Amino acid sequence: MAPVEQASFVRAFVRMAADSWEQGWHERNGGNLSYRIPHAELEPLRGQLCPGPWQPAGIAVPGLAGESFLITAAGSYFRNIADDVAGCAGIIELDEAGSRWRACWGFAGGGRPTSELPTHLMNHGVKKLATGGAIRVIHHAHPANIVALTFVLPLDGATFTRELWGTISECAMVFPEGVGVLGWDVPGSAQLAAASAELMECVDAVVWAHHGLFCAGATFDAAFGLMHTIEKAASILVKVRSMAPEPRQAITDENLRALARAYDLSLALPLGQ
Ligand code: 2HA
Ligand code: ZN
Repeated sequence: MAPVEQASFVRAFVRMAADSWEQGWHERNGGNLSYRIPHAELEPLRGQLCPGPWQPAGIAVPGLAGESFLITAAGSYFRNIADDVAGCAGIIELDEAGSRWRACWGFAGGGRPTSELPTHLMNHGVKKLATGGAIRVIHHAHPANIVALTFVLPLDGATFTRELWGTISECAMVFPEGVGVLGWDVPGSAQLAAASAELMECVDAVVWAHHGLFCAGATFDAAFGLMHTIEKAASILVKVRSMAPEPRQAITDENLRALARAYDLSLALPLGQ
């Protein structure tokens, strides 16, 4: 039986973690990653799973009853995931109420899931419902440019969305539903988890002011690509705003409408006349 580390979803998880580390999004133990594992992908590994005692999740997500996740460990460094996935992450299973978890693999050395477990579970719950189960990856990171923008832009989704769409044509195509934005709150709190999940009903990306970004995707590629695109656009905005408080030109509402017509996008903002 091939070891859990060799399963294709574990290798994809490790690759995404390594790429995210390379991007500079995960200083120290910053950020976390989770994957809702399809039963068919977990089944061949059953013989290697070793369920521990049930632990309270701090929230209840009944829609996730019986689901299993590969998720980063609290305090683990993304920098180390490629060399030690069993120490930096683990597989958990939820009970039939979606309110308790137990470790089934990994968390070597006595670890437990990330402190952001409530937000990961609530986002997975909302996304599973909203997408008929398609969304499986939730990624949280601390990219510098999107965080920098939370110091200078009003903290509302419409403003952030329009600013990001205005940088490069790709943005409106990659996230036509826009992004959500939340003001500062205590990381790991059930309150921040609930507010994020509410926004995730309509968007795949939520900015946390002075903290970071949560992205959701059907695949590791989709989630990584969304984070990458948003942070790239934010880096352009930071450069432009540093060079000139009033840019000479940008992508206009008319440009966005042309893009929407050409690519059949339903852009989430009411664009100007
Ligand atoms: O340390 O990013 O939000 C992990 C985090 C908490
Ligand atoms: Zn964080």
